[in-house]
Amino acid sequence: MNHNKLYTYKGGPRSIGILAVAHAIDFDIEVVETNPQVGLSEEYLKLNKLGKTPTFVGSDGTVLTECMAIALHVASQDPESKMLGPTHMDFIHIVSWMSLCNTDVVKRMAAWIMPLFGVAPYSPEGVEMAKKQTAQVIQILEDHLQDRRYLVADCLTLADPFCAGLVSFGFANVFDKEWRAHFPCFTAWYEMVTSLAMYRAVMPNTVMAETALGPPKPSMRSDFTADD
Ligand SMILES: N[C@@H](CCC(=O)N[C@@H](CS)C(=O)NCC(=O)O)C(=O)O
Repeated sequence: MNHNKLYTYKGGPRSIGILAVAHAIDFDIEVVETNPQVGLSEEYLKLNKLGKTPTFVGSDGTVLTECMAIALHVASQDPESKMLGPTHMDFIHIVSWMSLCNTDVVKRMAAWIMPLFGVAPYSPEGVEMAKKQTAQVIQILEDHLQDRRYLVADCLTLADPFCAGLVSFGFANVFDKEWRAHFPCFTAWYEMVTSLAMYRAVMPNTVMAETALGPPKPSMRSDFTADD
């Protein structure tokens, strides 16, 4: 019998929400360890022509790339679940938060973090600019969460684990104690989501940076440019 499969790597921020929601609705997915940084097979490149992760292959042969589409497809497998929101407009807001986090938030965080990892060209000005741009977009979430526990409606939806997964590499690397003090509602929301059983089933330990990553050592720098 064919299984549903998700090609991704351990802790991949774009896969955490997909796997958390699959766990919540009891939808079986086998994780196939696939890491573009390590190398990809010819077979995988036929499934995902850009050589990115995640990719979903359903037991019925459905192939999906793009983490948002995969997450929406998986969440819709249980028609009784409220993961896609109680109303149609809630559903639209879920997609809106997912898109903001998967594009602007991830891009800005990556522009801050990748140079510090030494996998994108480093300049102090570039990192400072990316840090400011990250704060600007996270402020949108902070303001929204001032008087809310969840991103959409009054209940947990796909938007929460999906967006928390995306920002996990920010919290682990640069959203340190001092930074978090400026975003208390966003941080409290992240702590709430990452402590949920569905999230813990995928990521048992949540790493919160004590101090942000510093500049890379000269030997770590390279010309590789991540495109997100
Ligand atoms: N548009 C894709 C982007 C996927 C993506 O960039 N995934 C990252 C891992 S989180 C990746 O595969 N990076 C490797 C690369 O860009 O070569 C999506 O939303 O799923």
